Amino acid sequence: MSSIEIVEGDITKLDVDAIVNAANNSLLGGGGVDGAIHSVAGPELLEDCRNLNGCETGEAKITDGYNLPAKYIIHTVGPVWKGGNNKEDELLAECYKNCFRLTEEYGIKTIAFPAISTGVYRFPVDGATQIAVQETKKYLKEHPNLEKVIFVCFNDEVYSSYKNYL
Ligand code: AR6
Repeated sequence: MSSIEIVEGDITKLDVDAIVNAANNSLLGGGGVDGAIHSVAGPELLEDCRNLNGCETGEAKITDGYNLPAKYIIHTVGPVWKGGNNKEDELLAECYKNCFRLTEEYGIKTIAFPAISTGVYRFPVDGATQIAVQETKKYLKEHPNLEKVIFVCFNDEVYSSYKNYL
């Protein structure tokens, strides 16, 4: 049986097969969770990312975890919130789908997600956590070999919102 957990704290500390990075189209680092991941993983991550030629919004690319406890980092680019009529929901759902696709390809059994797009990209928290939960439940129903999905909450608003949907 797969499990879904919500935890409060810093995603870079988690000892899981893969953590997800809420990156930007360049994949060359930034602020928020992206900055935290690059700073803990170390400079080799940036070198690796330079060879990935960026990432489209909604897509996902994978690298080694370098100095992180996690074995892999899955970099995905969430949509910037522009009011809700610019395919934001669809693109955010694509992020989760594409991250899950990579778990299958790489034999990843445990994965942790930050609340993609809810920081710098201003996606409303309730909408974003609802999409995360829906896509995760949908995926786990068909792929019980993925053992654990963790939603990492960096603030109370995100934590209560996940709690509400789970
Ligand atoms: N662990 C877990 N969650 C975190 C951490 C952390 N260490 N740090 C922040 N969060 P954001 P976005 C939460 O802004 O909205 C970057 O500059 C944060 O509280 O990191 O997708 C990229 O390069 C929020 O709930 O990502 C892009 O340019 C969530 O992670 C842009 O920001 C996402 O916030 C992407 O914006």
